Amino acid sequence: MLVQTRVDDALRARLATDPHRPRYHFMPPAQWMNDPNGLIHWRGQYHLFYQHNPASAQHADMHWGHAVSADLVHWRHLPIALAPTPGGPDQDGVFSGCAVDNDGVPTLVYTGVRRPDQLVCLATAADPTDPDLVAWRKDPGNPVIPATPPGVEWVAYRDPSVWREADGTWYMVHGAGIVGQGGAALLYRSTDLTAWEYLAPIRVGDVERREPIWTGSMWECPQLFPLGDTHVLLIAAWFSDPPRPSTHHAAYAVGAFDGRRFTPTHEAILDVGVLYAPQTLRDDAGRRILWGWLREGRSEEAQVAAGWSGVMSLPWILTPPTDGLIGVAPAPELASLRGAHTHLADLALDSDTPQPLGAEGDCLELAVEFAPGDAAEVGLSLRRSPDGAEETRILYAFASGRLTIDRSRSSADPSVDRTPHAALLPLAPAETLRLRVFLDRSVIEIFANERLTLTTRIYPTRADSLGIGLVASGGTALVRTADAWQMGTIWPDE
Ligand code: DQQ
Repeated sequence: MLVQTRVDDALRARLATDPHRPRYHFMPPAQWMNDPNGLIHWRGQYHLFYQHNPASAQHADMHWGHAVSADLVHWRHLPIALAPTPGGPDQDGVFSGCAVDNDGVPTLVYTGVRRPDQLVCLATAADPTDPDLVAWRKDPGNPVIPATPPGVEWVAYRDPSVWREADGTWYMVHGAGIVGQGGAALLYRSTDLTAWEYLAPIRVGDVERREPIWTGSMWECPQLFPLGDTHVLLIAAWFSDPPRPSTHHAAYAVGAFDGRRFTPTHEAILDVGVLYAPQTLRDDAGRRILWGWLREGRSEEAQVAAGWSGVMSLPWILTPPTDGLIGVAPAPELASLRGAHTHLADLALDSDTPQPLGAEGDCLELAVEFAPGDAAEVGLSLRRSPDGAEETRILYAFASGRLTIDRSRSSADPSVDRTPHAALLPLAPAETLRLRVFLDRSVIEIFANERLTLTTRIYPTRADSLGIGLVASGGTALVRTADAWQMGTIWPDE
């Protein structure tokens, strides 16, 4: 059965002129997308699978969409890789999972949903010699893990992540939450990917704990991987505790893994904005590359009416932690999208009124370095209308070390999310503030000093909300350098 994303000529025309639809972030042809799945660098191509509802821009009837890239920047859509099988163990949805190389046979390990069960299933590449890996065959033995471990009351149980150790043994960490305790990453072992032995949790969180970070009642999409001489446990912390609404964030711990238990030394939120359910791959060059789902900030009705929902983050390169914080930077390949360039240097700023940067637009990369001065706050103004009625500000307070995105005036549409995001970025004495900002219509991704990220979504209503400027308040600041590049599209046929 060939399933295709629902997109007719009328919707295609609407998407092409939609002012909120990003141009250099990955998205499906139309309709719904959430988590990245099955990331693998296979025979020179990056394969990105993703949670996809091909029929509507709502989280329902989950499939795995599929795309490939040879350069990490430009993407080519491929047919949907996995669809629910009526009457099968994934009849109600093909939820998140991973991809592994089983001695030359690419294999997907995913969550099959047959309500109320969510259990581990396998699919193998029907033709491992096809570089695009278009066709997939589900294992007749699905689900290969037919039940949750006994004797425990689970909040939820889903999302396998598999790797192979040097002795050939397969290991899996699996997402879960234990009632009354917290999120958990469960360890399994197998010699053949089909028969799995449950070992124990590598780590269990504490639903009551709030410091240093809160890790919720269920860990979705856990992944354990080495980074330098340490290990990283990446989780999507999920919390649903009526009457509080469910909340989410992506977090990680760095620490030691002895083959059975993970012992953290540091914990941090990966992104204080809208990124969720991240997954990483190790590419042929040995780089650890991460993508995450950038959630929308508008109503379900607005998403359905738009005919699309969900954006993939840019590829982030992770590097070994310093003082417990993972290094994070955009993939250098993204520089190939850079077009017209403006450059300023040694600019003294002393005004809260944005000083133009010499570039404007809604698809830009910005790189600004601020030297610490006596200004209380410095930052950038984005998507500003000429009268200042619409504007988004990225602000940094040197005294508190707080980096904020102020979305209170991002949009004149009162129905979109305009709450701020903020995170602490303490700077060493004499350390400059270095912001790399990727603006792509409704998407903002900020990389601060190669160790903090902040992603968000904005929905300006005005076609002239294109102004970009620099601000300083409560004193003077020195901008060492400010660069702006217009960014091109990642779609070869646009
Ligand atoms: N999304 C998937 C689940 C996962 C969640 C379903 C995280 O497998 O737990 O679309 O966003």
